[in-house]
Amino acid sequence: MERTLAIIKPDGVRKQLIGAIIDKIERAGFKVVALKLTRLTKATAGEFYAVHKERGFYGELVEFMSSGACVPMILEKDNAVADFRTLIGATDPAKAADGTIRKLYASSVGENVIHGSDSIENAKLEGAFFFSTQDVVAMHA
Ligand code: IDP
Ligand code: MG
Repeated sequence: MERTLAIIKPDGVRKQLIGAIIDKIERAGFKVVALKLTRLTKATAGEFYAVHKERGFYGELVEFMSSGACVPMILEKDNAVADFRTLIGATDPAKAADGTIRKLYASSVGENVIHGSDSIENAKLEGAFFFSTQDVVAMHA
């Protein structure tokens, strides 16, 4: 069973969309195997998005991701990484397909309510960024 790392970003938490977003995720067949509410510092947000360090939006991204609480989750499903990217939609909500989480709830390319890992390798790294092995509950018969 494959896993991916999702984060309900600070805009999603501020808009009180935690429940609505998790409902979409569960209805799409993903099982939540780890979850918490936390707040990134600028340093930890910068580390999480280090791959984008040279991009023009990096400073804005770090500010935004450390601007409030977020909800990281590890999700489990067959083909979890690719299927979750499909469920969240394009980075820019204006370009996201109908019914996707970003199309439904996001307001801009920066504040786009949800993160999803882009590869199996990154899913493992990003999962370990937020959770220890003890936090991950492999159950769900
Ligand atoms: P992704 O989240 O769809 O994988 P990435 O290109 O990896 O998109 O960018 C990471 C995050 O950086 C985006 O989700 C978004 O929050 C932010 N971001 C990406 N492009 C822009 C931009 O042009 N302006 C502002 N923020 C951006
Ligand atoms: Mg990405």
